[in-house]
Amino acid sequence: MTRVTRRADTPHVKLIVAIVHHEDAGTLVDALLDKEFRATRLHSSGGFLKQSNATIVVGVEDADVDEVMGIVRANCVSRTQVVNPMPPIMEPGEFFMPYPLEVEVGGATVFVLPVERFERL
Ligand code: 2BA
Repeated sequence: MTRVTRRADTPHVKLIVAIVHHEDAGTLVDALLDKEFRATRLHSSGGFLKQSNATIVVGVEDADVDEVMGIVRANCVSRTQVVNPMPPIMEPGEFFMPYPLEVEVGGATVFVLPVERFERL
């Protein structure tokens, strides 16, 4: 069964863009494929932590958005990551003790976008 079969003139398709932890990306893509959703995995990195994450792109019919969101929720867990702050520019004789900071990284950051046109050529 192919989930997205509409022609270009049908407006009922959404693009789900999910930014997830790179450790969750493989199982998420496998779970999507198990349910016959087509997905693309892009290598990305967070602007704040500057660590690698993954962006999963899924084109689906409107009726399937909630199912895909459920699959994302079931396969992505939030984590605490440690960040070492950049040392400030120091004057001679000054001392800086870099304390690591803990940051909570969500299970997934998800955007659902309307698709104006969808075609598989
Ligand atoms: P990063 O930008 O590396 O952010 C990682 C985590 O650091 C964030 O987790 C958040 O807890 C924290 N953080 C981010 N910016 C911050 C700031 N200005 N001040 C304090 N803490 C900050 P999440 O919110 O779960 O985001 C995870 C990843 O999702 C982000 O990685 C980024 O790649 C993406 N993301 C999150 N919100 C986004 C948005 N509005 N637009 C585009 N990408 C977004």
